[in-house]
Amino acid sequence: MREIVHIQIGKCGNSIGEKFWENVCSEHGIDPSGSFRGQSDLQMERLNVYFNEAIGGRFVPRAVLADSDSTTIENVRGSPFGCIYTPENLIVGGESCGNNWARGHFTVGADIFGRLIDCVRKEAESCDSLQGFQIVHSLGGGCGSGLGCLLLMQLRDFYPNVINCSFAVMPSPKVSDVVVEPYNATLSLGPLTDLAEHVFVLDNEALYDICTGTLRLSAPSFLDLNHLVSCVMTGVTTSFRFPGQLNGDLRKLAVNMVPFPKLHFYMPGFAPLTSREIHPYRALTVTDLIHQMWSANNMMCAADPAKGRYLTAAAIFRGLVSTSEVEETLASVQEQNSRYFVEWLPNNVKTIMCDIPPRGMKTAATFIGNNTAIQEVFRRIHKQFTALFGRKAYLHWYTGEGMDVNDFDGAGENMLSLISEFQQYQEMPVEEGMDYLS
Ligand SMILES: Nc1nc2c(ncn2[C@@H]2O[C@H](COP(=O)(O)OP(=O)(O)OP(=O)(O)O)[C@@H](O)[C@H]2O)c(=O)[nH]1
Ligand SMILES: [Mg+2]
Repeated sequence: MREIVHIQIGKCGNSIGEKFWENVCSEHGIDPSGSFRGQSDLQMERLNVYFNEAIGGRFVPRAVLADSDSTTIENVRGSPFGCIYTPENLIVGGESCGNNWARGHFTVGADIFGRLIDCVRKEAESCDSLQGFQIVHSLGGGCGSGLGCLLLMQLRDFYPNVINCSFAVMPSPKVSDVVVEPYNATLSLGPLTDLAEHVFVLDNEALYDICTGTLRLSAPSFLDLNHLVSCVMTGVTTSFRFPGQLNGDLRKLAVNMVPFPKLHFYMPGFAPLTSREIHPYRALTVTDLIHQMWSANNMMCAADPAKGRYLTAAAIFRGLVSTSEVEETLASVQEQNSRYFVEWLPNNVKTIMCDIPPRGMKTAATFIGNNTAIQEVFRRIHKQFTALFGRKAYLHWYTGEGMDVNDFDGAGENMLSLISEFQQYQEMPVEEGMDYLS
């Protein structure tokens, strides 16, 4: 079996991770005590990707939960599925990192790092054939970002051939008013560029806009935002959890999605968009699903895909939908919108079908786009970073924890170079006389 070790860090990481596990347990028929109550073999067949089987046939998430302060993990422990986790894998420290990447990376977070890495290695060593690590965290705070990057560094050292995947929540002033978040996000981006193979960018700015716009929620809470995140996370992991050939593991997904090593930051999308309370009362047609799925309004990144070009994309259809109808409709959408796809990568959209729909829905589609327009998100953060760094504002909080001003220069430059790499491929001209489709 090809196992994944899941690690959730910080307040946001743990809140999102809690919802992810609730969904995964429900889709695979695992009850809060870890017993299998499912009805189909499909639910059981690849359970080992995310679960360890304990004595007595109990299924236990292969998850490690860490936070430098205890509040969120206490909440997870008290939640409906709180008893399903291995108690030794819940790692808490004594104080928060105070929204400071340096505290997460060098001081407060580093204090719990020894316990965290021991736990992660123990899980990894007990796997038959580990395929990768999946880290869930925000980039705007101190712990998920700073400690998350420290973990990525160590994992690359210990397991150079294993895939690292990050579900990263990008900060937005629409959701949080902590001023130093652009610093923390910028400092995280270098390690995510160099040490991760996949980064699913979950942008709070877009999540907030979806809640207030499409879902018409007047004052969305984190629970509302996280409902969207959990739809995406269960969607993109569908092909790892259920039998099927295409994109069946993290490495296969990487081979299909990542044409150039650094360009592995994805815009995820989902259709139909639902709120926590309201689910669609009818199944959407294939055409509806596909049109919504490609729409900028359904993307979890505040970036318009029509301003960039798709390098690659993957679509995951769930529920009873006709494969031939999906193929035909997708082909015609692609043909009509061919200018939005780089022509030098033929067959760059992959489709995955899974009969089992997500909880509470009849059909759904999840979208993973590797689109050069994601640079808009990085440009936004870089602009906010420059406004602060140009005045050296708040830097003393970081230098006080052992960082150097040069680290900030370097992080800003890394971000600019990532932006320009996306731009370069966006503009790459088609070579005369080449027939890319034959
Ligand atoms: N979508 C979403 N974003 C969150 C959630 N909680 C916090 N955030 C965002 O995450 C950033 C703050 O990071 P946290 O995860 O709270 O920080 P942390 O990793 O616990 O680090 P410290 O608290 O500094 O120790 C901000 O950008 C918040 O808007 C959540 O439940 N959902
Ligand atoms: Mg916190």
